[in-house]
Amino acid sequence: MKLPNYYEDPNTLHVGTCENRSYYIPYGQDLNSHATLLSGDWRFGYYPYPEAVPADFINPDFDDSSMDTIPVPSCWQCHGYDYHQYTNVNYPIPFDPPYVPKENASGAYRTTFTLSAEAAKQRNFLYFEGVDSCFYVWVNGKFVGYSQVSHSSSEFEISSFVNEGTNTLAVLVLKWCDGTYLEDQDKLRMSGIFRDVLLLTRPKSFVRDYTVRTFLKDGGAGVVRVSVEADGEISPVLTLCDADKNPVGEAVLADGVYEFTVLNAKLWTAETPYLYTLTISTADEVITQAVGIREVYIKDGVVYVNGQNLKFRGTNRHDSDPVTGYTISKEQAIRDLTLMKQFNFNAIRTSHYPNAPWFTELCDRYGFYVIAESDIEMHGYLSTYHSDRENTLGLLDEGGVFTEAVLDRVQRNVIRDKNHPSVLIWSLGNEAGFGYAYQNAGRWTKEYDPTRLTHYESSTWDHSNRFDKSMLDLYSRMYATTEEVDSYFAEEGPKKPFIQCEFVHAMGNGPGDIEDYYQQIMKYDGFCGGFVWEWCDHAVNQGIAENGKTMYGYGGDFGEYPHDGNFCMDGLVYPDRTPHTGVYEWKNVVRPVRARLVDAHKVTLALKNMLDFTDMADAITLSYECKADGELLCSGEIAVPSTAPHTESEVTIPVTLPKTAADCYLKLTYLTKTAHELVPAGHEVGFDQFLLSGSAVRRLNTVTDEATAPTVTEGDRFLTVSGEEFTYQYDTFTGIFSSLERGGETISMDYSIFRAPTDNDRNIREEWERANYHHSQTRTYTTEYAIDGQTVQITSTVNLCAVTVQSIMKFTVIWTIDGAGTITCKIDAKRNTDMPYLPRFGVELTLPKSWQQVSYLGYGPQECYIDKHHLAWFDAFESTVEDMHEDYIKPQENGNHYHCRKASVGNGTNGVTAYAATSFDFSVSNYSDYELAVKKHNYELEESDFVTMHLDYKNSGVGSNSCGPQLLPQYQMNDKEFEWEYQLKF
Ligand code: IPT
Repeated sequence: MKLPNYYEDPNTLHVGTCENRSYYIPYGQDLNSHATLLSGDWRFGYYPYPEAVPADFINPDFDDSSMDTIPVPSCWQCHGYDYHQYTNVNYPIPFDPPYVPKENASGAYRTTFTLSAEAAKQRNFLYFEGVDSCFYVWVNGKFVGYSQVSHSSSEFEISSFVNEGTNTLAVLVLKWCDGTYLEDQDKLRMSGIFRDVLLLTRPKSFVRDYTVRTFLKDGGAGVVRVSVEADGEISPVLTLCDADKNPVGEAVLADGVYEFTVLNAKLWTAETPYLYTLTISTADEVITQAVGIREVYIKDGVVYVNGQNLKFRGTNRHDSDPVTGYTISKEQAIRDLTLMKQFNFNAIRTSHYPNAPWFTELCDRYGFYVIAESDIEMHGYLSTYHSDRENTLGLLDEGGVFTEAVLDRVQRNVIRDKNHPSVLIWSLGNEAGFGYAYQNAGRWTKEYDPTRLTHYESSTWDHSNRFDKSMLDLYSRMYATTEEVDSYFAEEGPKKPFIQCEFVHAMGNGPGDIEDYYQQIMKYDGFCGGFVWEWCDHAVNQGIAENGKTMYGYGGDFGEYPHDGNFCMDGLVYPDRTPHTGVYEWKNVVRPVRARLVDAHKVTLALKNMLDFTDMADAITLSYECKADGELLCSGEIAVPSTAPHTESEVTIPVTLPKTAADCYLKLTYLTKTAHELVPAGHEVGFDQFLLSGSAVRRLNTVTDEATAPTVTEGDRFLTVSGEEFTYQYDTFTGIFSSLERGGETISMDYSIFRAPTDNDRNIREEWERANYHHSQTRTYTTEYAIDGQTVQITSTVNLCAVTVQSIMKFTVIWTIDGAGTITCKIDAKRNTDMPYLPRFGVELTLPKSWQQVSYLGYGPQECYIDKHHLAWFDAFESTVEDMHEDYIKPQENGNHYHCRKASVGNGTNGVTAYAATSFDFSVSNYSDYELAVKKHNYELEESDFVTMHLDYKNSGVGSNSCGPQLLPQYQMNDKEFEWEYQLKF
């Protein structure tokens, strides 16, 4: 069919649409909804381009019986049409704004609805909540209008198009339009009517729109101001009721604005999401609106909500599901919100577009602060040939092509969601540079709604400060390093509050920098918090593999070009919302209570209430446990003293410490005291742990009293060390035991510096590969041995090296073997600091496959690293090799345990136990590091026929360098010189 070419015309954004309004559902005075949901199975035809669509599909008499059906709402790629594509920055189409490919996939939709004689005489509207990317609408064969902006609502009045009885609605959706250039968000690219479609039947005159604003007065009163905009003649009656449905105050009308004064107002916060109900009643309709009384403002560079300076502990959230794509039900959204609450989030950025129109309603109800973001992202121009951040943007923005479109998108976001207390901040969009269009849209936003804060990260891209940014309230950055944060605050002079709209990139194994950033957030009043990138992994559920695992597809799995591989899987939860270990790390870092050990002898602690509005005693119950090397000494509950937000109080725990060298740890666990709609009472919100006593260095006993020294036989290369029950082969070329044989089972050992790169290793990995760390080897310069009383001692000087490159590390290793076969290893090393930091340094043991039982004394039970261990605590744990594996969809290094004193792997009869003089990192796996490094999907992993055990002097941290800064030096295996001692008992 031939269409008016609105879809390549940036001056024609909408045709026949109603003016923007806030999202609400009107009801009749009989309380019947005036909205009918048209969603359901619609007729559907998929065509390669609009010209191929039969022109008469819009007509009521078109025979659609041979068309397919598709559910509305849905994305057509999720129903077998077209193909999936994942790209982050790169535009999936040639860069030729405002033009899009001629082959522009087109979805023709048809459905019918019926109207009673009464309804047909009323005013009727179609309300589309979201269509990607643009669409044309016909009712009963007549053209009604056109719209775009995928994640915003489009409303059409169809009163003059409808009749009593059956009416035919036809919609043609195009995959691309000029708006595609503004919707270059980092996501799987999908199309179709992906949100609900409503039919609204309304009286001749009605409330077209209304705006609610709230203010606080000294003395605890809240003011609710409502302005009402009518279509036709109405005499609205406004009432405001509290949560118990009791009216509070009378509406006073002055200058066209209704004002309620609520004495002793209960204020809305994310912790206390108290809602009043506003009712706007006209002769034929009732509209209700939840109202939260609250105020947000900035004073001296600090963000305040209701007079309290608070922090956003946030995450970026997309509407995304591995089965339903962009189509998200309330149940799915509530599942996300439930997890977010349970994992201590208080804020959400709707990256990078408005979420479903009822989403902020849920945030009002459950208590989340929202950065509501406009549907804009244009960073694809950065991938054009010869682009640069500041100037290429001119093509899209300064040149004026999209000036109108940017304003339109910002207005659609602001006006739709303006009545929600949860929305504290308007975001103009994401990564689209800063030019006239943004200056313009920013000014409009601040003028339209001075009661909220404004945000737009890309304003910082205008380095030469050519544009006015005074309308932006926050200084927003993404992935700023801790150093950059420090220097921002070190600068003299007044400054805007600092916010990280994206940080701690949660891709794969990580993030490892949450605590470091949180320390800064706590340190600087002007640092109002951050939003983790991002909430969930995006992937496509491609069915179940033979081994029972779900086959999640990511970029490149659909044969598409271009694509960005697994960069879409950078969430805190797996696509099915199973939490990643990283979200446990987040949860405990931002725990609502932080304890400080004041006196280790008296066991006195200061508890700081990290909540912003709730007394600690009202929110938290506290239990404690004291253990010596994992053995319980005592446990109990402690009454939580009344503690105002942001203040401390002291408690003393009744612990009597034993006189032992064992590590005595005290663990405090914080539980919710009362139930929240999404969080039961007794839910663990975090813990603290303190070492009360113990000795940092443990003596490793090398001699068993009765045993006699082993014997040594020299071969041309190997030293054979034998005792009554064992035969060990020491390789004098490599400086380590090539085999350890006892009881009919053999294990082998090697030095190890390699790990299966994590997603966060993606940059340093190139250095590691250049340094040939994945081909490292050892050679000895000298080896000597001696029999000394009851032990054999072998000493080697060793070069750790790799082909082509210079020495990586040199060390002296002393092995002591006693009559029972216990091996003690002492290493004294110097690393070549010309070489990059190491993934790890330690030994790798190859164990019999039947050794599947694991126990360890160290940090667990979840995987943990030097920079990601706040989710874990020190204890004695038992597990299995299988359970120690964290099954990342894109396999990588996983399952480490930080700061272990001891670790055993065995089968109940035989096994090995490692002891540390100080500590080691420990992991064990049924997969080899090589397997984890090369396989692209978890369902392709094949177990090896042995068990791989790692004992490391140090395994480098994980950080968040997949998009965030480099791993901080203190978490790198970068030691210049070090000593390490451990022992193996069999
Ligand atoms: C930045 C984007 O805002 C976000 O959408 C996502 O792509 C994220 O980071 C990376 O996962 S883009 C990046 C080039 C800074």
